[in-house]
Amino acid sequence: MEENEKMKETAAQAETENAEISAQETDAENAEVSAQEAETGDPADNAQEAENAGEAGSADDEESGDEEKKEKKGFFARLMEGLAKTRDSFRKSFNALFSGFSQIDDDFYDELEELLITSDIGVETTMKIIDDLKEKVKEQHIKKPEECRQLVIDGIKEQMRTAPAEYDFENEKSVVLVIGVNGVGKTTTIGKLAAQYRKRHKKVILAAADTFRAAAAEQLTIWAKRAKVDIVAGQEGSDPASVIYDAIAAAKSRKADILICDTAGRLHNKKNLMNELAKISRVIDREYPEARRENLIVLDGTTGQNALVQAREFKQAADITGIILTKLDGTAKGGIAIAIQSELGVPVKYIGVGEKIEDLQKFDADAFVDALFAD
Ligand SMILES: Nc1nc2c(ncn2[C@@H]2O[C@H](COP(=O)(O)OP(=O)(O)OP(=O)(O)O)[C@@H](O)[C@H]2O)c(=O)[nH]1
Ligand SMILES: [Mg+2]
Repeated sequence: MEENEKMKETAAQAETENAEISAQETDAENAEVSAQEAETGDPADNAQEAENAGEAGSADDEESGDEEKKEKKGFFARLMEGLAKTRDSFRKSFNALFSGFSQIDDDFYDELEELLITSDIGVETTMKIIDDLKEKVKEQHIKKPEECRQLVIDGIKEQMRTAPAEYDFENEKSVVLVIGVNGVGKTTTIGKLAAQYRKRHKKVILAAADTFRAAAAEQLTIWAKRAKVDIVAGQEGSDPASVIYDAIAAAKSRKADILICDTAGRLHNKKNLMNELAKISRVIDREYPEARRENLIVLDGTTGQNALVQAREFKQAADITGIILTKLDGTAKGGIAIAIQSELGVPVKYIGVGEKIEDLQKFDADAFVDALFAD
């Protein structure tokens, strides 16, 4: 019965959506024209991008090996810099712990437990790390706290092991739906992602399906210009699902590799907004079944435990395939990445470490933990 109702609803929607297409197409075209006209924030950005794109194009194999090494070094340095606040707090408290105790006893474990929990690693993960550590200390007859420093680091890494994050969607024809609560960094992250894919010579199209906020399409348009990718937008107040419909048509006709869809911020408990998301999802399933689907939730790292709560709740409402954790540069609560990765069973795929176009990195759990403890 319920299923029937749903099907009727979908059929009715399909009709209205089809009726909307021609009107929407005009909107989309208008939006694209204005995208061309829109001022970009920083012309220097564009020049730099063009230069980078040129470099990537001309590199031969040997050079690209060097490039890769340079890239790796740059990656870790940027990670360390981006995590500066979390790093400071981690290293200070860990150094104090290891130098403050002369033997491993219950007080030491209590203090370690408190330290891990206050570092936003989460109660569940902390307990596992401590239990694991106690076993190893016993097995290896370790007596001095300093000797178990590396065991703690390894224990954290161990807890973060999940199925390896899947990036296949980046190399296939795909549609990436980006969701999350207000202000977490969805639009900014989409701009950064688009720039990265564009640099890898992918044809990217952005869908401005946040039709709720007046300036939302404009904001995404600026990012599209910076990243030098196409954008499809609708009018303010129009149905987000119909923008997605148009964007899929554009992706098909322009043979896009990756379509990235921006959505309005929403709380998981706002029923009509979650229904809207479900509708968007159905349109993608119906209109673009040949594209690989990626559903990314964006979480604001500065909100600590709250980010974990949001991810849990969204996970119940949508099929989340990956997490993007933003604003790690502005917080000492970066330990939340550890709790998220270990408690949710959904991989963190990217982290945001700043507001600029290049401030988005693929998440590597081992490198992340190393960066937290490195001198
Ligand atoms: N420091 C820092 N700021 C970030 C990062 N990612 C996003 N921001 C900032 O966070 C603010 C909100 O970003 P948006 O991209 O507009 O967030 P949103 O989720 O699209 O917001 P709504 O569309 O209103 O729900 C902006 O000021 C961004 O510059 C990051 O990794 N680091
Ligand atoms: Mg936005």
